[in-house]
Amino acid sequence: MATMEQSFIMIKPDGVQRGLVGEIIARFEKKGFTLKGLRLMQIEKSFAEKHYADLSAKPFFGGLVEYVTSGPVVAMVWEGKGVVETGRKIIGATNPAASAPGTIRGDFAIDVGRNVIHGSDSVDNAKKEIALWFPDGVVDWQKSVHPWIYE
Ligand code: RTP
Repeated sequence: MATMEQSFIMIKPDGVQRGLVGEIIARFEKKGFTLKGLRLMQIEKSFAEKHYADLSAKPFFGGLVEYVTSGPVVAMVWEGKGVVETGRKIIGATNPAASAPGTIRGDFAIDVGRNVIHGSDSVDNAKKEIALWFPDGVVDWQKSVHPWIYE
C-alpha cells in the first residue's frame, strides 16, 4: 500500500497535565488511524515560535507561546485516509465554546487558550510540521488489520 496521508497531532501542556493523553490517543486509534510517531517533549520558546510562525502577528501569540512551552507536550504523527481533515473533525472547532460535543475540545475544553490539542490544518502544513517535530523521520510500519479498515 502506498504511503497514506499523515497529520501532525500535538497534545498541549493542559492535555498532558490533565491526564488526557490516553483518552486522546484512544480516539485516534479506535477510529482506525495508525500511530507513526510519538514523542513526549518540552519545547523551547524559539521552537514554539517556529511551529506557530504563521500566527506571529496575532495579539494572542505571546500567550500562546507561553502556554505551549509551559509543560511537556505529546507530539504525534497519525496516518490514514483523509487523516488531516478527519483529525480536525475529531479535535473540534478551535474555540471549545463552538466545538461540538463528541469532539475532543467539545468534551474536554472550555477556553480557546486552553484547548488541549493541535492538529495540522492542511496536508502541506502537516508535512512541514512533521519535518519540524520529527527531524529523524517516523517509524515505518503498517497495521496488519488494514484489510479490516480499508476496502
Ligand atoms: P491549532 O493550530 O492549535 O490546532 O489550532 P487551530 O488551527 O484550531 O487554531 P489557530 O487559529 O491556528 O490558533 C492556534 C492556537 O492559538 C490559540 N488561540 N488563541 N485567544 C485567542 O483568541 C486564540 N485564538 C487562537 C489556540 O490555542 C489555538 O489552538
